[in-house]
Amino acid sequence: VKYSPRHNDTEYNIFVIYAKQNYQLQKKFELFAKSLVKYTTIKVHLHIITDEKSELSAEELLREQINHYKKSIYYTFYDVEECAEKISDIVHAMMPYFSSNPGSYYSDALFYLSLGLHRIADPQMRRAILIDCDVVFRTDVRLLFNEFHKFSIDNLFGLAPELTPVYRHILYRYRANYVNTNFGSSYYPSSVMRSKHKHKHIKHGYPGLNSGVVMFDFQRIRESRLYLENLKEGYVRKITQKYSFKGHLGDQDYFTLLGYEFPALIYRLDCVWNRQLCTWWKDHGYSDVFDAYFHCEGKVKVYHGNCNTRVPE
Ligand code: UPG
Repeated sequence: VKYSPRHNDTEYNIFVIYAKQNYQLQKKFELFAKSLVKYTTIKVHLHIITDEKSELSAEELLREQINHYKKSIYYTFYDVEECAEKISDIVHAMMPYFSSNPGSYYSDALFYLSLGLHRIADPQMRRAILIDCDVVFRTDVRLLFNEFHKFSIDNLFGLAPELTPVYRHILYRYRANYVNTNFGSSYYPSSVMRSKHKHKHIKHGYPGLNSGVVMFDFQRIRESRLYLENLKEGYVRKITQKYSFKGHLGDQDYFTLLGYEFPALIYRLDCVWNRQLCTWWKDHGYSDVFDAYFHCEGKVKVYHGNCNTRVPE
């Protein structure tokens, strides 16, 4: 289906990347598609960034759910290599700082598509949400789109917090130099976590951001001099030097730094909309503080089974 812009409020675009499929990725996509189709009460337009081989299985898995739940959904496929081409300058600017093995261009490009998604999307498209395919819905995606109404005038993106100490780890040097910083600290301080009493005046930390669910106001992104300038190589170098930052999580590392530097650009989506499940850091040197990072209050609306973690039944 070709993209046809409709009224602002009925523009329900969801992007998902599904490339280099294998059995495990197929299983993830199946759960993602099933949960999305099952709960949705709106006609979403799914934009699937994929390759020739993966496209076949994506369509089959999706059709199965659409037929089963008797819902109508638009979908469009995009070629991942064509998309990568459109953002190659961004990938080259980012790769040295946010990739663990700079060099494998196409596999890397996949992890930076979000930063140039405004170039990949139809110029008429005003907004969209990008979702990792290891995500499972527990509610109607309409409610997630409602979060756009909470954006302030400056917000370009919406992201939920990272729920592990990965940025505490990466910012080790910066935090040693600036001992009072809350960058890389857990949202809820460990002291509060241990206390049985509710604290009224908590100084929250800023753990970083997770890119499993990213909301985009394309119209504002395309017009934001500040954002577009900061995608350029010189700026990326400057910002990474400031934080002595060497990451490995692609776009989400950059979003995290953008959030530190320009907090107004990012709407802070509640953790219930991206309840990550990866506990890798708990067993790798951070068992004492892990729980403070992992804590997320409220009824989970979206699970994110990152680092191949199973989503609870
Ligand atoms: N993807 C593919 N094919 C691949 C690899 C990735 O289509 O071969 C897509 C897919 O949609 C996937 C997404 O890219 O869900 C992200 O990759 P994934 O392997 O799921 O990353 P994880 O290692 O599970 O997650 C880490 C972080 C997570 C963050 C993600 C992307 O834990 O929070 O969102 O990296 O930076």
